[in-house]
Amino acid sequence: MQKIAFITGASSGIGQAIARSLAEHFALIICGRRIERLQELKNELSAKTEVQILTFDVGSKAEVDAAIESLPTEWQKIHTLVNNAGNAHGRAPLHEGDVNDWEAMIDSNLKGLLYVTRAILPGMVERKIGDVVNISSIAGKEAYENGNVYCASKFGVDALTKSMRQELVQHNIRAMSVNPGLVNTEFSMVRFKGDEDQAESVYKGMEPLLAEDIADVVQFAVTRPAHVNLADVTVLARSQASATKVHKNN
Ligand code: 8X3
Repeated sequence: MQKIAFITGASSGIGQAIARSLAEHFALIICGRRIERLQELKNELSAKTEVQILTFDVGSKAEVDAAIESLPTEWQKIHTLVNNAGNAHGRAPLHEGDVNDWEAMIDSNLKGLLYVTRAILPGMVERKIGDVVNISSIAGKEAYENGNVYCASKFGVDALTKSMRQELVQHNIRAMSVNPGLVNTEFSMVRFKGDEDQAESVYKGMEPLLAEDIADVVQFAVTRPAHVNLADVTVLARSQASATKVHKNN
């Protein structure tokens, strides 16, 4: 069998695009909560590669462990882990923040990444081979107004990737982070709880990145020769200079 890539949050957006682009190089384990969407993606990609579906909530350690243990033995030798699952919920000053939103972000962006990585990494360490790609954000590099808990969760991802790189270097495992800026996916619709006007205004007057642009970078990173580690890559749209500086044509 080909090398195996395990992608979380593969049912939409950046994760789905990563699955499509890695199908050329890997057998895939695509993970998410929405089985119908994963099934459609599997149908699409099965002509190119072998695909397994796992449905679980990354925020539940019991579900993560049970799902990974349910894989046939030959599928448990995961070479490339892409920790993509995560989201933003709400955009408000901390003093008006909704605790449920905070918990949702901490559960998926931080705890989810930890649970999945904790389950998969020991096998990589034992085999002394593997790649971990954490999809972070420009929000993991720069905090911005009303970003508070989302930024904190992504700063956490940044710290985890940096620690992992130190811990894994002796085991020949590459830990990388890809940090997107504005990408036109369902991200803003989720952040603004389905408010289309607010979601659209984020990308209005500028050309945001597409999910495929991030998938290209991930594919490039994981197909570098083994001695190369694309450790930390921030990817912005041409008209975005920083988390808060976006040039818009009105
Ligand atoms: C998403 C990018 O700029 O909304 O992680 O924080 S941003």
